[in-house]
Amino acid sequence: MAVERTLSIIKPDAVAKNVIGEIETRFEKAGLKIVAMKMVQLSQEKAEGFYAEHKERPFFGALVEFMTSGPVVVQVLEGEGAILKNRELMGATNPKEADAGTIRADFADSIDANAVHGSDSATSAEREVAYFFSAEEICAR
Ligand code: IDP
Repeated sequence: MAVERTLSIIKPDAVAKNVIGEIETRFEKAGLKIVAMKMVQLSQEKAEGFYAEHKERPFFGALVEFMTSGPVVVQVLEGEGAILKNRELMGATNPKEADAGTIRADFADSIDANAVHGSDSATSAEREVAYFFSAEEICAR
């Protein structure tokens, strides 16, 4: 399987719960390497741009409000099949439907506040990584 990079976000609910380390441990134990990371407070404009594909959805306003409600950790995960592996570790969008042992099953409260984001395809990963990180900010390791 090819080595990939994917964008991961630890969302404001998980940062507020103080479970950043527990979530990172899941990624590291699964063999994903963190090759870039920063904690940021998203502006409304930055959050709207990130979720532009959902602009017409009824939950868009609430999503942007939530994503700007507190700091987030944005990071690039690297590894074999990293995009799918991250999605498997995250679990389903709605934590009520997420498999036991996934990050969302263990740390998310609702479909709105669902602990983590992960790119869902190679195309999204490329756009999302570049949305937050310049090439110089991504470390070879
Ligand atoms: P994903 O994060 O699992 O890839 P997407 O469908 O891309 O899910 O949706 C992006 C985010 O929008 C979700 O993580 C969730 O926070 C929010 N969201 C998606 N669907 C709903 C919904 O039906 N109600 C409220 N929020 C939603």
